[in-house]
Amino acid sequence: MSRALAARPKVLMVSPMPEWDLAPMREAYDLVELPAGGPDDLPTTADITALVTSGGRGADAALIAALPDLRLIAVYGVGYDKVNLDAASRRNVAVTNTPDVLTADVADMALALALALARRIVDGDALVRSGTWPEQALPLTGSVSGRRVGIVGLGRIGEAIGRRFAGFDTEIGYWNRSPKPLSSWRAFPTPTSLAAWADILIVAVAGGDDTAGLVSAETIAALGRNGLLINISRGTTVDEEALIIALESEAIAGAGLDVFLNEPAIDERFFGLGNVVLSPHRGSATVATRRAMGAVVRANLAAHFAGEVLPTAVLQGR
Ligand code: 8YV
Repeated sequence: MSRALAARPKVLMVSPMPEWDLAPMREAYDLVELPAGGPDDLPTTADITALVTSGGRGADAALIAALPDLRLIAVYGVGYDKVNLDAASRRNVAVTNTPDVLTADVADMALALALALARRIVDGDALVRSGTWPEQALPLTGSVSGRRVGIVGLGRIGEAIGRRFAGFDTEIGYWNRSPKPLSSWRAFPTPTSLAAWADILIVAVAGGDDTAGLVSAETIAALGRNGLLINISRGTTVDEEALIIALESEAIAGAGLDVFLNEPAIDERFFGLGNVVLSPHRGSATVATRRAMGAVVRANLAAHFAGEVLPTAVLQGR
């Protein structure tokens, strides 16, 4: 092994990345995979100055504490709710994410779920495959076009969702924590008042403690018997117990979900429901977007090791 190779900085891979990212990363860094048993099973934690993790896995206080030389947490995703920012900040560890590059695909997923749910695309597919089309017809469905669409959280992704639904001649309303004076869409004071107005409620807020259970039992009830709920944010943002009860009792018409509590081992009650479309957290899962997300992670690593400004820091280290 050459001297230059031996001196490559160590980067801990907490979550997998595609080979198209790993290949160039191996050239520059000594990539260390996090063992299934956690950091205690590493031969040494010394000299691990950066880690790469997914939005779903993040980095908790225990992992940060186990890595004494850690200076950077690079999240391969826009959501950093699973990173313990307090622990990172106390240790002056920087945190980066991958904003913007996944906005379009995640917004597309919200639209796809709404269409699939409202028009019963999945049921139609099952009926055709079963060979029973000559014998039976599906019931008529509701529409997406012309409906009232309420967006909970008008950040980058929420705005992109609104732009897409505007093309379906919908009326658009939103709730956002801070005012959005430039928006021409109708603002509502609470998620529940938005749900009471909307036919389709789309959850696009960031995850984390601040938004846990934001779409509450009351909000779900306000959506009403004809209402559809779409969630492309995090499972934590919706009171999932209340949602399952509302779906079971048909207190709302249905839900299109890309995110859940306890992914991937989600609540099995979802499997028996006929009024849901379930997607295994695929919002950003396109080749183009994952390539772009990987490039952002690698740009942050490169900037960090070159002592340059981090392109997409959510927390500056020192
Ligand atoms: C991915 C996501 O699931 O960006 C996010 O916050 O939830 C998704 O893009 C994930 O982070 C990819 O590893």
